Amino acid sequence: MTFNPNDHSHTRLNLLTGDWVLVSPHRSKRPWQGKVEDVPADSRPAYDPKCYLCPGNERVGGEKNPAYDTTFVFTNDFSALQNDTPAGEVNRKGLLQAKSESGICRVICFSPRHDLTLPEMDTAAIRKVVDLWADEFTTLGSRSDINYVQIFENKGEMMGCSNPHPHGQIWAQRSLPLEIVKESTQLKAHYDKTGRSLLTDYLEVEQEEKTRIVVENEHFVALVPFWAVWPFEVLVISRRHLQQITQLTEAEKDAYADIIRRLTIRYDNLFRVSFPYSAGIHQAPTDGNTHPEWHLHMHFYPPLLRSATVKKFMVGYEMLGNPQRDITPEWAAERLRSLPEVHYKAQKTDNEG
Ligand code: H2U
Ligand code: ZN
Repeated sequence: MTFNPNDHSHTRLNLLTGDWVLVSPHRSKRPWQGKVEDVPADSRPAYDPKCYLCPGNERVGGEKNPAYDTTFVFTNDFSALQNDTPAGEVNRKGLLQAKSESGICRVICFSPRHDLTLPEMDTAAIRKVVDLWADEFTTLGSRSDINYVQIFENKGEMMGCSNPHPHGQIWAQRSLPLEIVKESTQLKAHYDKTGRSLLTDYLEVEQEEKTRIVVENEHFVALVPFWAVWPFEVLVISRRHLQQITQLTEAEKDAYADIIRRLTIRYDNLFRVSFPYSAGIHQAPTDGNTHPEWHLHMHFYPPLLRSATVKKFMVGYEMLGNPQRDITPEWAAERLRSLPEVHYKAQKTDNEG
């Protein structure tokens, strides 16, 4: 018997972190149990007088939001990181170690409309979000006490999101977060060895194989990475080797908005539900160095597995050994690729003809 990764259990290397994932493809030979459930229709109003993110409303701290009509950003009233934290550390015999951490947390409203999400916004409106991400990155990243700027979105109640109003967050801090440390190490090792970007080379192989690509445009490719852990995990990679969002050209920023829209519409269409996820942009540290090894990309980590309510659990072997998946990344990519690019809420029903 010869090893066939489409049938036999195997582990796959995550190029970006150096971690491994166990893939058990034979377990997904069971018929596809995915289903569209009758979840209560989303009937949010365009404006909610009780929402702390809607225009003109008061936030918990007592501040009032302006009557914004595109995007709006403010400093988180309950910031996890504060910029006046004094420097200092604890070290007891090398066994108890702690370091003070400082930073700034921001909240970004993607739209004044309480009832929208990124896939329901048009490309021009998403482009405004991209512009705001770039502006915030510039302002926060230029501070001497900020060495990394993490832009992210936590979407859906399932992900612990506290408010359905479309919004994301930014945590900017003095030290590098763990995932960035891991990715920096991997990207640098490849760059030092080859003089090339790890993700440029990876993308080349993905374009030869094609099986994991979900959607692409002139400047970005969205694919289910070979080493994906979450069932419908996606990695968005810029075709051009660049380090930070501020280096994107106007055309690239438009393309970035376009790929986000087309990917998230597919996500919503998969189970005909507002698809929860945590997503975030990974880019070079803002520590004053050039970081030629870095390559801008965005991760989407959605928890859903089989339906609008059945999610993947990261428990048992995954907590104690390493992550595992049944459905293959190739299969997940094919599912997402085959979905329409018109949002299900905008699709005509049979009755409507
Ligand atoms: P999440 O929905 O992902 O939890 O993000 C909402 C953030 O908004 C959260 O970090 C902040 C919370 O601290 N927030 C304010 O800054 N002001 C408020 O009035 C309520 C919530
Ligand atoms: Zn709102």
